[in-house]
Amino acid sequence: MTRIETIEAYEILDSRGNPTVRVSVELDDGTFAGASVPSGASTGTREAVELRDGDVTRYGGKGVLKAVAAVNEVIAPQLGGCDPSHQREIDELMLNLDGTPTKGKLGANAILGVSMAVARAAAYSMRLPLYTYLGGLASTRLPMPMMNVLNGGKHADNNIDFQEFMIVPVGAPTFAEALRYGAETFHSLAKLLKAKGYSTAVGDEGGFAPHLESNEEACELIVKAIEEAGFRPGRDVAIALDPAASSFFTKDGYVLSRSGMGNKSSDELIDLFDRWLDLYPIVSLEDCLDENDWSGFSSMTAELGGRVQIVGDDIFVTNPDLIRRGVEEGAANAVLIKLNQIGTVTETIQAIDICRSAGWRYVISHRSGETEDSFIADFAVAMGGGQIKAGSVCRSERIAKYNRLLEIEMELGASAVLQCALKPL
Ligand code: 2PG
Ligand code: MG
Repeated sequence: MTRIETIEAYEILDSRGNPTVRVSVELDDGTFAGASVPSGASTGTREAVELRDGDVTRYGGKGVLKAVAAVNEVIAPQLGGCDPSHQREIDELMLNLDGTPTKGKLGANAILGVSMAVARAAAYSMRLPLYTYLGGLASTRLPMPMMNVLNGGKHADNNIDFQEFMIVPVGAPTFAEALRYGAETFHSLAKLLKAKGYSTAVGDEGGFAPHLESNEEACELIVKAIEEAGFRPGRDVAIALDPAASSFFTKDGYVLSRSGMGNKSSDELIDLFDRWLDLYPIVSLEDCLDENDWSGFSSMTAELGGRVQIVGDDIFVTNPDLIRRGVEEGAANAVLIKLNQIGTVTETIQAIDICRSAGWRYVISHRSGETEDSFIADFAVAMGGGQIKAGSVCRSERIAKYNRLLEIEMELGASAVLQCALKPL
C-alpha cells in the first residue's frame, strides 16, 4: 500500500501579489504532487478562517508563515504514513487537529492546501487523471464556463457597483467552442470599449474595468459585443451577474454609490433585477442580496427563481449547514462552490451532495486571488454539475483552468459532453 512520506508547505504569491500557501506531498512510491490555495476579496463573513500572520513588517501583515508552520509542524507529522487515498479520514484528522468550527487554529488555507495536494498525489499514484480519481469513470461532463468580462465592485477601481458581469456561451456544442465564443466576445468588447474611449485595463479577474455611465451600460455593451462577435444574445451567449451585494450593503440598505443609483431596499433590488431579466439575456444571478438577507433571498427565489438561476455564494459559503438551511427556506436554487470557503475537499463534496439531493444546481468557482493551479477544472468535471466560474478569457491564472478543461475534453474524446444546465433563452 502507498503511504504519505513527506508533506511540506511554503509561501508563494497569488495573482494579486499577496502571499498564499502551496503544499507539496511525496509518497513512498516516488509520486510527487502539489496544490496552491486561492484567496478571495469579497469574502463571506462565515467563511472558514484564512490564517494571515498579521506581521506588518512582512507583506503588510498578509504573510502566511503561520499557516505554513501549521502544515509543517502540526499536520505533516500526523499524516506521515497515512494512505493518501483515504481522503475523508485525512480531512477528518485535520479537522480534529484544528478543533475549532472555523478552522481558525491551523487555518483553512493550511488545511485545504494539504487536502488538495493529498488528493492529487493519490490520483497520480494510481495513474488516474484527477477528475477520474475524484469523480469516477462517469466523469465525462465538461462544465459550461461563466467568464467574467467586466469587473466592478471590490475587484476594480471604477464606478461600477456590481462586481461581475459574465458571459455564458449557452449555445456552444463543446467546451472548446464555448471558450472560443467567450474569447471572441471578449475581444469584440475590447473593440467597443476602445471605440467609446473607455479603458481596456483589466480588473482582478481579467475582465475589463472601465468607468461607465451606469451599471446598465455594462449589460448593454456586453449584448452589443455578443452581436458584433457574430453570436445571438441569449441563444449562443448569455449573461450571468454576480453583484456581490454584501459589499455594498450597509445599515442604510443597498448603497449603489459608485454609479449614483442611490440607496435601495431588498424589494427594490429584486424589482431592478426583475426588470433586467426583461431587458437583457440573463441566465444566472448570484449574490444579488446581502449574505444575511435570508428572507430577501427567499422572496427573490420565489419571484424570479422560475426564470433564472439564483446562486448563493456569500450566504452559503459552501457550508453544508448553511446550504441545508437555504434548501429549507427556498433561499436560492443553486450554490457557488469554493473549496477554500469551507477548507477541505471532503466537506466541499458534502456541500455538493446536499445540492444534488435538493435538486439544486452548483457552480464550481475560482477566487479573485488565484494561482496557476487548475485543481477546480478537474474538480468541476469530477462533480459533474456542468458549470464553472473561472474568470475572464485573459490572464494566465484564469486561463490555466480553461486550458486544463481543453486538455480534459481532448483526453475524453468522443465521451466528452457539454450539456448546458442553463437553457438558452
Ligand atoms: C465571488 C468571488 C469569485 P472573491 O464573489 O464569487 O469571483 O470573488 O473571490 O473575491 O470572493
Ligand atoms: Mg460571488
